[in-house]
Amino acid sequence: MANRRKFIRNTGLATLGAIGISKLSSAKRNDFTGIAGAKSSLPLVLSTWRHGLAANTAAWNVLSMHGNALDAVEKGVMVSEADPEGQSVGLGGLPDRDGHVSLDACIMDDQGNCGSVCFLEGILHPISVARLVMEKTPHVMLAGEGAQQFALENGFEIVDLLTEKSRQDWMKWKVKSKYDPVINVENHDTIGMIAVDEEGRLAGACTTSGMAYKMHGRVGDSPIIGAGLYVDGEIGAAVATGHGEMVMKTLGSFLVVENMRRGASAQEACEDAVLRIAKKVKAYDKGQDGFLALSPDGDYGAYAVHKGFNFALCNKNGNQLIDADSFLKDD
Ligand code: SD4
Repeated sequence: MANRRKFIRNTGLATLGAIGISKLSSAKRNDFTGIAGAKSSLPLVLSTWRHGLAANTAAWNVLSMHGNALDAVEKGVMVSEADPEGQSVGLGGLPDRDGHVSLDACIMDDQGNCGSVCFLEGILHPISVARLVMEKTPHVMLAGEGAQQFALENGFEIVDLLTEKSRQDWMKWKVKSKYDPVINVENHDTIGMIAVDEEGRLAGACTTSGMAYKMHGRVGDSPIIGAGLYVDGEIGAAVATGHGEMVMKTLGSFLVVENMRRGASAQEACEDAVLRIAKKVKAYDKGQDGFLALSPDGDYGAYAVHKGFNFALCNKNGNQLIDADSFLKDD
């Protein structure tokens, strides 16, 4: 508790009044009893947005059979990657402005091992390629053609990820060609998943086709360790979704975990990372970002810039969609 008080004193949470932002979260800054923040039994898996429900089910199949968190998060997000209906992850993802679907993904375990791929085309399960980068190479991140070559050498096949629906949507977008990210619509739905298994081991995974109609070659926060995802097995795991540039500018997931290291609860840690965005990123209110956080003993939290961010939580009591609290109330 002393630690938590010290954390609040030493961080942006204490200086909230000084930053001149008028629309503040109504959450009381000294009790943090936000709806999202609470403690759960182990095992537990959290993932971003509604598509997290199906992903959680796959992860839970692993966790409930005494499996480990790393396998759970990989299996979990593979569901979203293979779903042609989801237009923000893997198969069916909306392309860049030139019509190419390019994928970003990363994975991290409780020992600090991590792997990542970015600007990867034509591979159904980038998360599994990221895991192989982690397990089979001396590197953390492979990009573009090199990542694809590595995937092919390891038995992955080239798949056309651009579905007819996404192609049609892109054709329609091309009529105006105005790159204008919209808050909380289908172009902002990365699947980020963090889990803790029954032995208290944390892991996380994050995979996306990135912002719809992005510039060719653009890479977002999702494959960047520390931005889209970070795990410290002794402290906590955090994952981000939303406008990647804002998360990259503040190294959001790392910040969440470092806040927890200094004594913040998972909920406080997420709130402070959103506050950092509000404080440091110009026009932050034009974008949406959300964070999820989890400690090895099941303390979890969620927070977003705008209203509308939700996440799926699965534990022995079931799998449910929960609305996260937000910094801006949007009313
Ligand atoms: C990106 N963060 O590429 C990703 C997009 C996303 O939820 O999260 N959507 O910027």
